[in-house]
Amino acid sequence: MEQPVNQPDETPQAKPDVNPTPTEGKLLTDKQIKRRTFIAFGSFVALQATAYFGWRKLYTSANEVPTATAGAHKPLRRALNQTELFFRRLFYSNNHLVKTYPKEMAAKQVRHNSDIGLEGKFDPADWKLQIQRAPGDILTVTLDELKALPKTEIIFDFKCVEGWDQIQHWGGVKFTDFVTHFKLDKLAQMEYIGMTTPDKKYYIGLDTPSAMHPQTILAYEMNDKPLPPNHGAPLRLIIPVKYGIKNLKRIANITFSNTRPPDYWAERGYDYYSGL
Ligand SMILES: Nc1nc2c(c(=O)[nH]1)N[C@H]1C(S)=C(S)[C@@H](COP(=O)(O)O)O[C@H]1N2
Ligand SMILES: [Mo]
Repeated sequence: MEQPVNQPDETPQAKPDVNPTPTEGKLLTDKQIKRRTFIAFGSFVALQATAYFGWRKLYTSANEVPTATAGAHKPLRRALNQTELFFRRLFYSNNHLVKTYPKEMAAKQVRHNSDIGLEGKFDPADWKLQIQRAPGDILTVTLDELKALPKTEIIFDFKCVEGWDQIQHWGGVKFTDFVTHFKLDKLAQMEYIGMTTPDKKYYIGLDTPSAMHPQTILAYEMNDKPLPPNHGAPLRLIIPVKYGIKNLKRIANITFSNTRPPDYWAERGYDYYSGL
């Protein structure tokens, strides 16, 4: 049998390393291996510690409610508030109007949602709108006074955070007309507006620019008829730039402030701003 010429007769033995210099080659001494393992493990521990204490700091940071970002801890909330501000500026700088529809498209069977603050006994004859101008200074407005102001109507797609929407037709007094007529302009320079039901069981806070949006109305009509009780008679808020949760039914009190008024759903984890 012939053998290939270049086939070595025997497998070469690994030559003993006469003078091992492991820093140049691949071989490491035990000592070096230990040191490297130690460094790698140390870095791992340090990373874990950073992650843990970072999380602790976030988790234990103060979390005041109610805010737009209730539920988020302080550093995150700051970021969220910045984002909100950014979109608000963009939104208003474009003079954004919510899309409106022809009257025929408005639902005849208007959807009805939750009734918090509407459950107790209520006599519409006793109803008056109360506006707090200053501590102890309450302006009282009747439904007839509101009806005497120019009527504004809107047909738009009402959106609930629960996932439904419907084209609806509402009529009432534009909030800015109400502010002008009752000389509330100074108060409307404050940042927030709060509204509650007569029993104060449902309450909302609004950023004033959204309340002063040209499509926001204090509504007393639905489909050209007086508001039915379950839709908020005698007066409800219709604020198309917000989700349904901010469209308070049966308004009794209005306040102005530079701090965020309490908000029922923000206290339960929903976005305070709840804009569309
Ligand atoms: N007083 C009061 N207003 C309220 C509510 C409520 O429970 N109580 N629910 C809000 C929500 S979540 C929605 S979607 C709308 C629903 O209005 P509607 O019942 O006229 O459809 O009202 C809003 N205003
Ligand atoms: Mo809703």
